Amino acid sequence: MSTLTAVGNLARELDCDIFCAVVDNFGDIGVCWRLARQLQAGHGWRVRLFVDDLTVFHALCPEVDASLARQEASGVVIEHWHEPMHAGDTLDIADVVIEAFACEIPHTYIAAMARREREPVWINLEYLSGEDWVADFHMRPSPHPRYPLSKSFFFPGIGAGTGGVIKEHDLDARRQQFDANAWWSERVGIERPDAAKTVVSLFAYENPAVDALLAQWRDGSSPVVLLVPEGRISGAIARFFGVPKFAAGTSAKAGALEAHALGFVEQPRFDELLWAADINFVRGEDSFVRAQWAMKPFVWHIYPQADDAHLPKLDAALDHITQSLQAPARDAMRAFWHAWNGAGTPDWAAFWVHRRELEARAAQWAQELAAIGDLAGNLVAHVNTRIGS
Ligand code: TRH
Repeated sequence: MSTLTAVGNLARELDCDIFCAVVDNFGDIGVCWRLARQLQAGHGWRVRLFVDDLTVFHALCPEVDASLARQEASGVVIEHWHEPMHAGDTLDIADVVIEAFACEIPHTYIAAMARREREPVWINLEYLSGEDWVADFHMRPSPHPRYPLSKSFFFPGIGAGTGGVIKEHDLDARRQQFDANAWWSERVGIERPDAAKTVVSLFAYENPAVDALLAQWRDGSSPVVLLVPEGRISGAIARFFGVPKFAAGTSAKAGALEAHALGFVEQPRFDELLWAADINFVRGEDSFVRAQWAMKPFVWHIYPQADDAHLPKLDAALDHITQSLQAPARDAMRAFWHAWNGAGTPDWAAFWVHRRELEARAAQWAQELAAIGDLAGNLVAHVNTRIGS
C-alpha cells in the first residue's frame, strides 16, 4: 500500500531515515527493522535505515551482509552506520528523520536538517512503557537549543493516548493461516504434541528462577514440551539436563518435561514459535509485543535497568493486561511475573490452574490493544498532520 503525501505542492511518497544504535541484544534493531519494513510496505515510504551493528542485524535478517556499507533488503535501504559522524555517502536529508531510543544522530546531518528548505519532521522514538505518564509526554515537541528545528518524542505504549505498538496489517491473517503441523515437523522434527501436553516457548535472559521452574515441570503431573531458542538461557537448560550445551537440534527429557532447542530464525518467522506454543516466555520489548498479538498467555522477562527502574514498567504492564481478570487469576499472574523477574519463586501449578481464564483474557487484551492504533499508523498520521497532506 502506498500513501502519497502532499509535500509543498507535490504529491509524493515520503522519504524517511531511521537511525539505530544497537545497545545490546536484538531489541533495538528488532524494533527498528520491523518499523522500517512496515513504513515501507504498509505506507509506501522510502526508508533508509542506519545501523551501527550489522552482525546483530544479520541474525534477524540473514539477507543482510555485514561487510557491505550500503545494501537493500525487503525494500529498505540499509546503511552501515560505521562511525558516529557517518551520515551516508551523500548528505541527503529525508522528509522524516527518526532517531531510535535517543541515539545521537550525526552533527553534520543535524546541521544539514537545519539548512533544508522544508524542515524535516524529527522524531525521537522512545522505548515502550505501559506507565500512565507516557500518554502525557507522547508527541511533546522539544526545540533544538541551536538550530531552528524541533524534535517530537514519540512514546510507544499499551494505553490510550500513546503511540501504540507495531502491528503489521497482515499479522492476524498470517496467524490464522499458520500450519502448526507443518511447523512442528520442519522446526522441531517431531509431530505436533497432542492437547494433553502443554507447549511452552522460552525466550529469556539468564534467570535464577529457571531451575525451580524446570524442576516443577519435570516433577509435575501433566507433560510439558519446552521449546528454547538458542540464546542467553540455553546454558541453564543444558546444566539442568546435564548436557554440554543446549544448541539447536538438541533434545532432552526428564520426568514429565521434554525440551527442544531451536535455532534463531529470521524475524518474520519468530511469531510462528509464539503461535505454536500454549504459553510464551518473552523478554525485552519486541518479543513482549509479539506475545500480545499471539493472543496466548505469556510471561514477560523485562529488560533489567539500573536501580530497578524496570519494576514500575512491569507493574504497569500487569495492570493493563490483567485488567478484568478475576482476583485469583490476576494475583497468580502478578505473583508469577514477579517471581520470573526476581521477586520470589515461581509456582507453576498456582499460575497455570488459571489457564482458561488467562487464554480468554489474552484474546480480549489483543483487541483492546489494537484499539489504540498501531505504531506505524499513528506515526504516519502525525507526520501527515505536520507535513500537511
Ligand atoms: O533482544 P532483547 O532482549 O532486546 C532488548 C530490549 O529491546 C530492551 O528493551 C532493550 O533495551 C535492549 O534490547 C537493548 O528482546 P526483544 O526486544 O524481544 O528483541 C528480540 C528480537 O529478536 C525480536 O525482534 C524477536 C527476534 N527474534 C528473532 O528474530 N528470531 C528468533 O529466533 C528469536 C528467538 C528472536
